[in-house]
Formats: sequence, structure tokens, C-alpha cells
Amino acid sequence: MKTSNVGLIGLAVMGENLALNMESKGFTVSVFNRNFPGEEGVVDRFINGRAKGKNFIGTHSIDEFVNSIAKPRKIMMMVKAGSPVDELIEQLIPYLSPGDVVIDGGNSDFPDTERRVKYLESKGFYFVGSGVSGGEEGALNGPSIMPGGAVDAWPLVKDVLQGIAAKADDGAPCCQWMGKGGAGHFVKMVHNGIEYGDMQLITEAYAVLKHRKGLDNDALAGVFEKWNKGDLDSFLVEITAAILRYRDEDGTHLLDKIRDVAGQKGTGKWSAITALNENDPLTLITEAVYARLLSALADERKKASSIYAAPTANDSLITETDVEQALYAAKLISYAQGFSLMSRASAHYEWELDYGSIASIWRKGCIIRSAFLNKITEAYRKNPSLENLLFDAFFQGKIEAAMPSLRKVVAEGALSGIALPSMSAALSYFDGLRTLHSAANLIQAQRDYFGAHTYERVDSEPGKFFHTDWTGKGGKTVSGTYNV
Ligand code: NBP
Repeated sequence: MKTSNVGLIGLAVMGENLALNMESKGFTVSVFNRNFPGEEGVVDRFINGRAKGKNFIGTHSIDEFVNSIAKPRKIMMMVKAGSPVDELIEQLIPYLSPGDVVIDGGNSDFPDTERRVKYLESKGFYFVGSGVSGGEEGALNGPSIMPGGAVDAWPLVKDVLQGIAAKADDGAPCCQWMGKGGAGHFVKMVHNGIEYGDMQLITEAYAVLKHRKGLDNDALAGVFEKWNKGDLDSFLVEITAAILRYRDEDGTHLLDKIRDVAGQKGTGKWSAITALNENDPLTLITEAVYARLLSALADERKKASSIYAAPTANDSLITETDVEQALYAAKLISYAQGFSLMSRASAHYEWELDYGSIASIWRKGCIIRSAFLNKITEAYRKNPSLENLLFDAFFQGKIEAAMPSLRKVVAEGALSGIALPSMSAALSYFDGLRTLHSAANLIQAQRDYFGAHTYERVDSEPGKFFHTDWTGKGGKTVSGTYNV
């Protein structure tokens, strides 16, 4: 019986294109998709359509699918994250052989992946949780792939995953091993969080240029096209220009007809929740998530806009270059925050993430691909234990040059009533970070005043805690010192 090199379950937009990508790299691919009785089979439609004449084995049941793959089997799932992944694992297990590898290429939450790696290991199988980024086009022509999980599985799946991945300009595949457990899906989650931040920042630049500089869609497209030739060269800036130029069938701009209510599928929210759990100040991405939530309150926004008028604003004091610089500075701060979250979680979960490698596999194929990631790769290659991207000499020079513009743009947004949540978050984070003596001494005093939470003193060593009976009516008992 003819056997395949690799199997793929889930022939929706990502799975179908990844399967075609695998086949185009010389692999024979078994495919399977659940089917509902009475419907035209998804598998048959694929085999008789885009897969026609190519090296695929179409299968119609899980056992036929598993048995059609050469051992040790490599089975990639591209299905909706959550319970479908657990259901599929249970369906696969009875047919697997020891040493087979199950790869989850969907956007699974990394704690689920941690759990699944251990579960499949207990049954004698390998589980790999792999982030895949690049959308439909990337899946077909080369995505960025972030695998992690059962370490011994990497040599078995490396050829396929690196074979289908995008290639950076230096020829390196945009797919490297991220680490054990849920490391791959964690890195993908942060990638998506950064994607939320990038999209929000571009949207804020669009709002300022539109409302304060009075640019129309074609002029805005020209600005983003120009920016895409400089430091902001990136996929998201490129498609923003294309979106701004795009005209509907009636010749008018489609963008103006799209409702201003943003959707989401959870990875931005997971990044924010994870950051809170890791005590990491991921402010910019979290604000980007909140901005989508606020956009969704369409009825409340309508009511509020009829009650509260925007402030009367003076003439604009910013230039187009200020907006470009503000976007660059805020984007840099967003990446600094994203990498900070990764380093905190890496220490917690003992993943030993390689930040240079992560930046390098995001250079091509994925949604946040940009020229900027070459510089981040260089920064971490120079100093793999860099505490914060803002401490790299190259980025220090860049941020010092761009910060005056970020301050001006945020101030102009505030004075003219244009919400700039992520740019404002970037500025507050930067000022908070570079402040030697913050005002948190007052918070500590308040905590001790009302709850005997104790405080450390500047004239004593760190770690030694004091309590004051602020009112003269308290006792000497103090609250426990612990962090939640
Ligand atoms: P969807 O996220 O829409 O998932 C659809 C696939 O899941 C179909 O094959 C569907 O089968 C299958 N499925 C579902 Br729904 N429930 C199932 C179950 N209980 N058992 C077995 N199969 C089930 O497709 P997608 O957009 O191609 O995304 C696939 C994965 O890749 C997701 O995790 C997604 O988050 C991730 N991802 C998507 C993108 C993107 O740009 N779309 C990018 C990167 C990653 P059916 O045909 O029978 O309904």
C-alpha cells in the first residue's frame, strides 16, 4: 500500500494551503477532515480540486488516515483551537504507534499545550505545539513556524517544518525549535499580541493623519507607501497602504464602508492575561486589546458622541514625520515589552527561549515581518542576555531621536480628543521605566497606613520591612508580605 510522509487533519484555509505547501516541497501528504453525513466531503472536494494530479492520499476515516502514513508518523492538526484539539487527540490515540508525533499547528493556548505534551508522553507518543503565522498566503508559500513541546520529536519533524517555512534573506528557515512544553504556542501567542499592538499603532497613526492633517485615503496611502521604504518597512504597513487605495465596485474607497467594530479570536487577550499572571507590564498590547473591546461598544459610543463633543482644537503642531517617528518609537517599546514578557515566562517555565532565534524566525513569513526584526535579531545576537531592547545601543539612539515626536503626537491627541491608547501606553511605560525615583513610595505608605502591609526604607537594606502606627490607634501586628 502506498504510504505518505506526513498527514494533515483539518482542510480549512490554513490546513489546505499548508498541505499544498508540503506537497510542493516533495512530501506525499495524507489528508483528512471530519465529514458530516449527506454533505459533499471536504476531502473529496480538495482531492478533486486544488490537489488534483498531486501527491496526496485522501482518506475518509481516522484509522484509514493514520494507517496511510509511514512510521514514525508525523500528523499535523490544523483545526479550531480548544476542545476540537482534545477530541481529535482522543480519536487518534487508538491508532497511533509508539514514537509517532502529533503536531498541533493551530492557535492553541500554551497551558493546553503544556498539558497535552505530558498527556501524550504518558501514552508513549510525542506532541508538538507549533505556532504557524502568515495567514492563507503564508501557509501556501512559506509561513513562520514556532514549534515546541516534546524535545525528542524535533529531529523527526524538522525536515517537514523547516522545508515548508519561509526563508529569510540570508536563506535561514523561519522555523526553529522554541523549547519544551508550551514554548512554541507561547511564542506564537506573543507574536499575535505584538501583531495586535502593531495594528493598533498603525490605526492610531491613521487617525491622527486623517483628523489632524486632513489627509484623504489616497494621500494616506502615499504616506504609508513612503514609510514602507524606511525604518517602518513591514507587511502590516504595506497592506495598510493597499487597503487605503482599494476601491469598491462603485469606485469609492471600500475602507470607508467598513464598520468600525474590531473583532478578535483571543490571542491578544491571552497575552494580556499571561502578562498579568507573570507580573509583567505589557501595557501597549493590553491597551490594543482594550481598544478593540471599546470599538465593539458601538451603541454606547454612539450615545456618548451625542453627549460629549470633541474639544475645540488649535491648529496642528505636528508633522507627518512626527507621526512616523511616534509610530516607530511606540513600536519599539511594544517589542521591548513583548520580549520582556517572553523572558519572564521563560524563566518561570524553564523554556530557555532564544530571543535572537525568535526575532530571526519572525523576519519573513509571518504577519509582523519587518525590516525592524533584523535589528532585533542583531541586538540579541550581540547580547543574548539583553535585559530590555531599549538598552541596546542601536535602539537607544533610535528611541532618543524619536521620543520628542511621540510626546508631541500623544499631546496633540489628548488636546484634540483623539484616543491614542497604545501610543499613550508606550509613552507612560517609557517615562515610568526611565524614572529613578517613582511615586510608588506613596502607594507603599498608603498600603501600610490602612492595612499594615509594611514598607521598605531607603535608609535600610532592601528586603527589610517596617510598619508604622500612622494614627496612634493601631497595633504592632503586620500583614504577611507576599505578592499575588
Ligand atoms: P478554523 O479555525 O476555522 O478551523 C476550521 C477547521 O477545524 C475545519 O477543518 C473544521 O472542520 C475543523 N474542526 C472544527 Br471547527 N471542530 C472540529 C472537531 N471537533 N473535530 C475535528 N475538526 C474540527 O480554520 P483556519 O482558519 O484554517 O485555522 C486553523 C487553525 O490555525 C486555528 O487554530 C487557527 O486559530 C489557526 N491559525 C489561523 C490563521 C488564519 O489566518 N486563519 C493563521 C494562523 C493560525 P469542518 O470543516 O468539518 O468544520
